[in-house]
Amino acid sequence: MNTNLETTKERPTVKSSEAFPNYTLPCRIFENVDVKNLTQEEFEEIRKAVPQNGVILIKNQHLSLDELVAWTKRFGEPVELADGLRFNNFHKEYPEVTRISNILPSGELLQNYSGAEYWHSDGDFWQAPKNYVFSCLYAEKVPPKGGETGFADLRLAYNGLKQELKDKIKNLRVWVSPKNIPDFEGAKDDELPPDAYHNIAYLHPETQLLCLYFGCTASDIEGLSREDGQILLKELMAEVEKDEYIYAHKWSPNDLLIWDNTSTMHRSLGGYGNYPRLMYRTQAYVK
Ligand SMILES: O=C(O)CCC(=O)C(=O)O
Ligand SMILES: [Fe+2]
Repeated sequence: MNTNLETTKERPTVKSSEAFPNYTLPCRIFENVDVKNLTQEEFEEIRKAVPQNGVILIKNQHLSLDELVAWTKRFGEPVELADGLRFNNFHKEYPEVTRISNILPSGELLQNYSGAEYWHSDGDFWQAPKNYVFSCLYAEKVPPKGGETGFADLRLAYNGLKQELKDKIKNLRVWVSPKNIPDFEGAKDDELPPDAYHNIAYLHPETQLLCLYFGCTASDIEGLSREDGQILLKELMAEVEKDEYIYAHKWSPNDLLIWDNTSTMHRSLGGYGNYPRLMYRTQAYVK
């Protein structure tokens, strides 16, 4: 593992979920803070920690949805997604909030729900710099078993590539078509944003570290056939999915996770069957 990155070393951290003993990336953790009452200095420390660590955990927060939206606005303009891009699962009065849940607002439990069970980066469908998005995920109801969220560090993944693969991707761009994004299957055509293109060897706008950035394996590679693009994306995914690059978060109610979508990929690790799981997600275009 590369040692010259800003990592979580010598900072309060939490280990991956015991259910995933092979995943060994730690996560930076903040305890004894209330995000509703932070000094500007405390906020700046948390704000800086997001791109430095990729993902951070803030324990024991008590937030209404209005407060969650207000918190999100501190990072930048909140993202408002069309209903079809947020699982068709929310009340109209909170355009900034997505329910990450197998429970509909009506209370109906969706059977065998599997939303977000693939590695992806939120906001990959926006052209830079709009794709520099932080996501906040706040847990209300967590299952007794399963339901972890995995995070992979794309800086470690880039640094770990063999030179041959670094050379191969050097001038390649990923081509993200929202119609290919698995979680957008329920979206109407007029809800889908236009396609976006990104350098795969992605220079992070803030840390200036290179990240292995491709959104998800359902994307294409500009200039390659669908088949050749898929082969390369699967090869890159195997590089990202190395145990030591992954943190698996075991949720407790009132956990607030914040992650940087250009230096990490994430996914639901599933395994919660039909236990109810309810979390609220907000996102900001980072300023
Ligand atoms: O359900 C999860 O664990 C992850 C959901 C997700 O991808 C997101 O909130 O952006
Ligand atoms: Fe996501």
